[in-house]
Amino acid sequence: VKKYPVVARWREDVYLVGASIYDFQPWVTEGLMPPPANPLTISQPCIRLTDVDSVGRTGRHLTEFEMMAHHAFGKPGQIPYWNDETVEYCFEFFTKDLGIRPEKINFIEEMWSGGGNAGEDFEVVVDGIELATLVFMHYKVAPDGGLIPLENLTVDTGYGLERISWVSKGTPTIYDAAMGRVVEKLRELSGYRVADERAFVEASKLAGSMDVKVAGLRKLREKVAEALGMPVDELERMMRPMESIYALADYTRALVFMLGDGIVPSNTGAGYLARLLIRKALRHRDELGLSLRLSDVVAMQIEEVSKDFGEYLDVADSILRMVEVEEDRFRRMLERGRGVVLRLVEEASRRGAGITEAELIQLYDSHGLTPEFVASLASELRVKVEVPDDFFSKVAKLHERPSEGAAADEFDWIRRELEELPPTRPIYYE
Ligand code: A5A
Repeated sequence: VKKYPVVARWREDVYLVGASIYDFQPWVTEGLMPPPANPLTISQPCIRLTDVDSVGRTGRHLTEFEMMAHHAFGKPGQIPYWNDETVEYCFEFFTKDLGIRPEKINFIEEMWSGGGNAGEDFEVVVDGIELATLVFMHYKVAPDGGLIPLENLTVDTGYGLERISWVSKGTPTIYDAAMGRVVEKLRELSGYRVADERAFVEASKLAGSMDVKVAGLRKLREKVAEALGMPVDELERMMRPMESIYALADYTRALVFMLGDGIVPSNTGAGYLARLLIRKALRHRDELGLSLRLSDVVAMQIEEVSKDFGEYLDVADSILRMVEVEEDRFRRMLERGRGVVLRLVEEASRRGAGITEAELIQLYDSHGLTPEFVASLASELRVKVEVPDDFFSKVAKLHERPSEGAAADEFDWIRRELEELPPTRPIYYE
């Protein structure tokens, strides 16, 4: 079946499609609606902002990626096919179709949970990289996190297209494999040269097998530096510009899908997430000292993405216009934000303390000021600001789903007006 938009308009619990199975939850997986085909295959663009701080640093995480999948939906008392067949299809695909040697493939038992369902799974790992996940879904996840058995069994597979392409091409990172042309162009424009290509490739490979969210960026760097016998600072100088290039390419690609599927940057909901990506992208552009507009990079990505998805060419103008407006707005806001930050920093310095994580989140949420911006102003006044490595993953997590608090505030004025009115009298009985 055809791909669905990355904006999950048919769901109330999340804004963005984070896995191909999201297309069919909860209506099809709970048996309320028939599937469009059964079994079916799909290649679904997915957005995972919870991986956003790993992007560019681990070499294997994209914000937007293509999840290829086959799904089969059972009815109570009837299973379509289950783990034996699913593993067989997978093994055949990787060994026969792609020619991967059988002894390189490991099936690791795990548990997957997402979009309100869960089940045992096999992670399919080749050369240390997880290429696919085969989930046997038969639970509903309760609000308290408990698992409720479902009568409808669902086969939920996910094959990472870009990961497979990366492993078969053998490029240093997934970005070189999936968006090599844009990465190359940005590398040229920024004038960045890797001093030691061999060390760079080694470092990329090592980082590719680690996790920023688990280890933290500092730990990841230390481990890679130790393995290469290189001082951490030198590694940092070598990797940082390239990481910014990867992140800039990745975020702008995700923006093509998000804005192209109808998200308008704003302060709430999915619009907030788009704005977050735009601002992070702008910071990477500035770090690279690139003198082009963000919309120029987005335009490069539209050209690439539209080779597979021509529909984004039709909305290219509005995508680019939104990015331009956002860039201008952000610049004006930073000018105003200077004063706010300076006052806070002075206060912190009088207290003899730093700026807290809660204050950083507050500055970002209500003034749109990124922690890097705050840190650079603070360092002028010799106040130290610790920016958590996973700052934006935390912020994205806070905004992943509609919060009850937000809805309550939005309708507060109605509640106040109603308070002044007499109670409703159901006159239809009379
Ligand atoms: N619903 C299940 C199948 C699921 O979503 N599983 S998963 O989370 O493991 O993702 C399936 C596959 O998508 C992974 O095995 C991996 O190959 C790919 N993938 C996941 N997150 C990714 C990311 N941030 N960047 C690139 N590929 C990713």
